[in-house]
Amino acid sequence: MPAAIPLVWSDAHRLHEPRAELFIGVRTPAVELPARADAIRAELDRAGHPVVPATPHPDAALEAVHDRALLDFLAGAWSEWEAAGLPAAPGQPEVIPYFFAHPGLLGPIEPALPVETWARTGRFAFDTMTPIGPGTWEAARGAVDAALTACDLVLAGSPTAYACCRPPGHHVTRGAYGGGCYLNNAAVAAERLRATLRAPVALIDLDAHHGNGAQAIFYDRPDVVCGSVHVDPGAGWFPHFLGFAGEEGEGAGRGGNRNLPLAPGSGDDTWVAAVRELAWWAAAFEPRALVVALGVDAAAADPESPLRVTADGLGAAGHALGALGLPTVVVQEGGYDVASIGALVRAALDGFRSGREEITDG
Ligand code: SP5
Ligand code: ZN
Repeated sequence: MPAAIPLVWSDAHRLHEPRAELFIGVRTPAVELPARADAIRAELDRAGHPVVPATPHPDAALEAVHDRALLDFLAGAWSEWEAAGLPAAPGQPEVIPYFFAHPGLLGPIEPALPVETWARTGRFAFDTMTPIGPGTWEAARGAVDAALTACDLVLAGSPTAYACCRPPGHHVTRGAYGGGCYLNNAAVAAERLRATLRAPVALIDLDAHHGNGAQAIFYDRPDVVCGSVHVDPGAGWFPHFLGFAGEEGEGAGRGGNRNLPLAPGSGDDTWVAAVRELAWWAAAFEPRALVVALGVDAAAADPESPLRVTADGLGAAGHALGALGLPTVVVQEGGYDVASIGALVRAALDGFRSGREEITDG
């Protein structure tokens, strides 16, 4: 029996406590809350996973996948918002955009970098549902540190490490944030593993929503292959504009991106078959390491997706990925049913370990 998968943890996640998501101009209750990670931690503590504190890592690993301008914006946005008095008047306590550097607005012109925070936000945010508060940057930075610490463990010989990242990251592109995400923890990890091993890496995204961030970051590259299984954006689901089956990569990256959009209501049979398909597809590229973007919002009880996956399904998915036998960093993404999130993550990690056992024993 291989040792329990280490859980990499940062207390800084609690500093990010979004108050509201602005949806079609209406304040709706935030769902990406501290209780999510705390519930996962409690369940994995009970299951005996050893905890490893996240250690600080330099910005270089972030700059490998994100524009410096995005990092500078995120790091300073809250204090500038506060200094501008916006929490008092007009009375918005969190950084929220109002005007966007939309491609249809710009045409061929590069957007300026507006001086006011409330205008500059629209250069970097692609939705209104991802607020920045006083502790958001510290929390997001801590989540990346957790992902990078998990990479350190795997590069030092641990077969697998799980980073309990919060806030999540898989919607963030090179230069823009949204979908409740600020920094792309999984993409940072994949690029770190690729650069250190000097070998191809696979990134497989199980979150119920399309992993558009890594897709965009690695779309024209052959060295990080990206697969995502998610609810069909064409059936009305976030991220709406992306995540279709025809997005297969371009240039040197042609063929290195794979999307498996599923119909709303899809359950274990369909979903697990899709995860297996992604595992086989990725294995053909002969990657030397794997990053799993482990959202558990495909679960039936989750309020943010119409997929109907069970804990057994997550276990079977983990098993299929563990059976690839690759050094693996698992990164937490979505999952919004706090009552079940811990058990779902635990089932995925247990499945992963059992898949791995099969190959280490045989
Ligand atoms: C990391 C992750 O799972 N992000 C997914 C964010 C998806 N949010 C989409 C929200 C779509 C609008 N829902 C309206 C409900 C109003 N509260
Ligand atoms: Zn999601």
